[in-house]
Amino acid sequence: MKNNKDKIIDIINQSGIKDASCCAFLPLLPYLLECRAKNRLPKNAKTVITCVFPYKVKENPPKNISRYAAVPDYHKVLENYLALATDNLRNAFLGYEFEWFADNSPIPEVRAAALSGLGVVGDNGLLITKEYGSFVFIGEIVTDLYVECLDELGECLHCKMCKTACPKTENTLCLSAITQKKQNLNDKELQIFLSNDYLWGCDICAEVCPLNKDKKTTYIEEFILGYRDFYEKGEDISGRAYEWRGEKVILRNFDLKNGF
Ligand code: B12
Repeated sequence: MKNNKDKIIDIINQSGIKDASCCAFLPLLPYLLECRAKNRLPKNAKTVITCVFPYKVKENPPKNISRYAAVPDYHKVLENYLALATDNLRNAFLGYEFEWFADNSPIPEVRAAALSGLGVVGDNGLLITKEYGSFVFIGEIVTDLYVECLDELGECLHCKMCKTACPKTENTLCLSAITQKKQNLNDKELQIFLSNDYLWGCDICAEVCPLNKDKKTTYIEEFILGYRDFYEKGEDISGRAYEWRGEKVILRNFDLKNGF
């Protein structure tokens, strides 16, 4: 007879998500992130069902935005899969709560997915999976159903290639964060921004990671069909990752880079 974990993974797979596992909720408790979504957590949360969604579409594209921004906004794409999986789980396990989250989540997602055994935590802070490297988004379903999980941890190679390649001079100066900043950039931020090619997001620490070499591209149709790796001024930004900050921010970035 199948145990709960196998049953859950079957349901997740049938909902279109290929890669999932689970970890206990308790070890995540000290690391929960403060956000509005926190009040949606089931009261007696016991298990986090973690899912990864690969997003690499092309091997080495010429691009002026990062890979995560070249696919349609992942919040909407993940919602389609996670909401369906959650409904299917609720129907299969009557009387238990299931709530899905993605990014806008109290769950420290990298830690949760690593604890679930879906990958290791890189020195760049990202989850690195065996099949797709770090080019995966993470989403999860939290439940009060107890599921036996391994809660195992793995480490990256600690080769430090990510740290060496990254342009940030202090912990706070991540280029990805700079490109997404609404307020004016200060001198240091501006200098980092102008010395690099990205208009939105950043893949520097990920592109150099040896654990990202020769990994699979995505199977997710929405990402493949909506792929656009060049931002052009005046394009329709609806449904893109850079829409959430308002068009002003990506336009500001474009103008700065082009000397306007
Ligand atoms: C805020 C945020 C950002 C901020 C700040 C990033 C940061 N590191 O704090 C900014 C805007 C800069 C950002 C950038 C990016 N982000 Co972001 N971001 C988040 C968000 C919403 C919260 C992260 C957070 O604050 N964590 C709390 C702090 C304390 O975490 P931390 O310092 O990283 O350390 C944690 C882990 O690294 C881990 N950890 C560290 N060391 C170890 C060691 C061991 C042994 C273990 C078990 C765990 C562990 O545990 C720590 C505590 O939980 C998460 C979604 C979420 N809910 O988790 C996405 C998330 C982490 N981001 C994601 C992505 C894709 C990115 C970018 C790659 C996008 C891009 N191309 O520009 C960059 C990568 C930058 C980088 N190298 O981190 C993905 C990562 C997927 C993956 N494969 O790991 C996430 C999970 C969103 C998602 N749902 O897919 N991000």
